[in-house]
Amino acid sequence: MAYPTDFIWGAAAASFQIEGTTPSCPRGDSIWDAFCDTPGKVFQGHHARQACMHIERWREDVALMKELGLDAYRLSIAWPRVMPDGTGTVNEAGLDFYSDLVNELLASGITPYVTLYHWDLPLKLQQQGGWLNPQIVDWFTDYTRVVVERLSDRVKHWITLNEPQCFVLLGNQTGKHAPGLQLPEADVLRIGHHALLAHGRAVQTIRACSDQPAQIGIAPIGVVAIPQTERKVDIDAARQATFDNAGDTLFSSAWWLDPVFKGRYPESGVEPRLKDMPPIGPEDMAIISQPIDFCAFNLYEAGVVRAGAEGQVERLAYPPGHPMTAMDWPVTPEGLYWASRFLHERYKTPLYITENGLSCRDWVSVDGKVHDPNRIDFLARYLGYAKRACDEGIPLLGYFQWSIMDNFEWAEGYKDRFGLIYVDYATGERIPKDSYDWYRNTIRTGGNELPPWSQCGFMSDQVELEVVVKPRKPLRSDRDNKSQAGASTRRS
Ligand code: IFM
Repeated sequence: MAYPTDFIWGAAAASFQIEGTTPSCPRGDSIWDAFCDTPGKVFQGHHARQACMHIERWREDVALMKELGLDAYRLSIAWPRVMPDGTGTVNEAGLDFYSDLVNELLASGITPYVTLYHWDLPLKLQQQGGWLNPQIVDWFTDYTRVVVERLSDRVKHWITLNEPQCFVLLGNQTGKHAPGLQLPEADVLRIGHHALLAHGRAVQTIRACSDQPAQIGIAPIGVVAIPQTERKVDIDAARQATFDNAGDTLFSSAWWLDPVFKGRYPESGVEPRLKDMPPIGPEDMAIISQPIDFCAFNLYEAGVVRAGAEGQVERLAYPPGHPMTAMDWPVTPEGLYWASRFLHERYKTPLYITENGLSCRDWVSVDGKVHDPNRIDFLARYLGYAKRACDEGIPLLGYFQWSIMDNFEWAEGYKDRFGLIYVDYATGERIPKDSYDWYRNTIRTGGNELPPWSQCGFMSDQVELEVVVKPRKPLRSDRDNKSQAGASTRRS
């Protein structure tokens, strides 16, 4: 079978990671500027003041996207470039930048998919409590309105929040990301609730202010478990693990998506956290569960599970030597299929993969080129499993490779490279990598030259895997809802 002919072939990037700043188009400070300025927070003190200087080189970058043959480019808007203080004064030069970028994309035949929040919260708002302050819902609504009023005559596709798990939990619970806080769980849950409310209000605002019927989604990190075999009991165990909420982290897909698609927090997550749950206003869940048009997810890695002798979920370790990325994430192409399948089963909505890619330590070879065979293999394998999802009738509408170019990888600084295009951070020079040519050919041939998915995986039920996590004690809610137990261990 082939990919659907209207499948969207895309690539993605985010404002803070590529733009940099310039006197002609300044931005207010964000929490990430402050984090970079704090010694010890970012690898070797790297900063994104300059990043890829996309703010100056965006025409060249769009030309490279056009040459690549992209159907769509996923960008994010820097809130502090549009509203330097987060509220009030609008920086027209900032809005002009995004407006010009959108025009250039459209003139190049590339559809813009716009993310409203990809982690660069205006610092002035953090100084007033940031996501912990309930007023953030109004601040985000005002910012959304400003952006939508300016761009929605040309932009149809919107993503409200990127990876709420990461900015809420890494930023405010583990402190590994900006603003670097380690708050008690009650505060973290409150922050998460405000983020979901901000999502819901943004949906309402886009619907009310858009110049054209909009397509709206949210993009959590796809937390998913892969079944060790395709026996029904293992698939059931993986489904349970994917939506588990009772473990000690809130990374679970269900914690963030059940409120959006079902209008309630999952009982299995609420029950062990009753004393810490935030106050939930009478209208809150209706606001959060405004109908949206698609569920996006960003998929990099996955855990693997099987059913134990009593049918309980057993989480397994990958065998020694299992492929790993430069950031030490296991390479798990099967996860892309299982995430698509489980998310569609549970939420019955069209899907996009809004991020997927490989971190490497690429460099320029003596021949002046950048050879990245591992990235080509990684993408081929994951895309093979995306095709399996399409073949089985799962409405997977498109795929956005992360990332169009190397960029500032948050707390890892510039150490790890995800790009199809190599960036020389000293000169700004762009060098398309081998994977750029490969992806161009993949797009041109509609994915028809990809290997069959049956050759793309790494899992095998022949390998004896070690059980790494004992099943947890059952909760009362387990009786009603069989969707429990632990999934990916990433970043937690
Ligand atoms: O670079 C990030 C991106 O900003 C959010 N998703 C994961 C990527 C790789 O870590």
